[in-house]
Amino acid sequence: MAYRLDRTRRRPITVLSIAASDSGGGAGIQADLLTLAAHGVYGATAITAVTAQNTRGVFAAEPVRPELLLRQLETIFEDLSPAAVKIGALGSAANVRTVAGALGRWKARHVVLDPVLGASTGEPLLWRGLAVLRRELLPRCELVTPNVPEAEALSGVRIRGEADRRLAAGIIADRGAQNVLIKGGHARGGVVSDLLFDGRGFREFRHPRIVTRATHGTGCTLSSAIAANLALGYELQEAVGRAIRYIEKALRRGVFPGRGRGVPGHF
Ligand code: PXL
Repeated sequence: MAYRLDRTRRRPITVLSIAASDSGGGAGIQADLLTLAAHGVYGATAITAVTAQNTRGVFAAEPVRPELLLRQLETIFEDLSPAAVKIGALGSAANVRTVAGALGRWKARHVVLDPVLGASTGEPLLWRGLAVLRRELLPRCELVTPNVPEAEALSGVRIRGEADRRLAAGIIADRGAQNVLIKGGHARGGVVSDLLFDGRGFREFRHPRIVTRATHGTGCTLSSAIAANLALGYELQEAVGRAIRYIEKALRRGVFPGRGRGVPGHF
């Protein structure tokens, strides 16, 4: 597929992914680049942490020093003008602060935050950074895309039903995120409901659950697909709808590169 061009600049439309490396290739930076490429969008990357993992689990993880993260961000922003930014796992409180500062200094556009606290297997991917993330990063985000456990951590609300979910979305928006998408994939049932709150009203995206073991990297893929669609010029609701359709398709053609869980198939 050819890159989509920004006609005024005559350069490929670019998204910056600020996330951690998954050596197994299924989540994090690696999922982001595949998703961006599948959208015809060029991807630049700032790596926040490095993990040693495969399809069976995370065996080691270490954040990158904030000085090195900052150098990556500065060198990207001074040259590449990303049309959107996707943020995934950040590693450390210092890295959260570094990213928040850089986004403000470079007036980053269309910031989408997947507030990754840990891998789905439970290993932490953010060490002691939750309070800083809430205070300094949320206000810089056009959209934040928590799953239910992450929405609970961000809002302090225990989510047991629809009323709790709406309350949590409202609290996260009050803390500064312009839009909040609470993903329903972790709940049970044959239909998945993702709830979008734009600070005024709610919109539900309902879609059939695709039963598969190819779920490693779905959050990274969804948030990257939203960032790609915003970079391509779609309005937020349209970008979210298109990204949900993208992840559905990728789950249907999931791939199993190892002996453990599978990952979304991007091509
Ligand atoms: O899906 C959360 C996530 C984000 N980033 C990296 C990961 C994972 C989950 O394993 O490995 C690098």
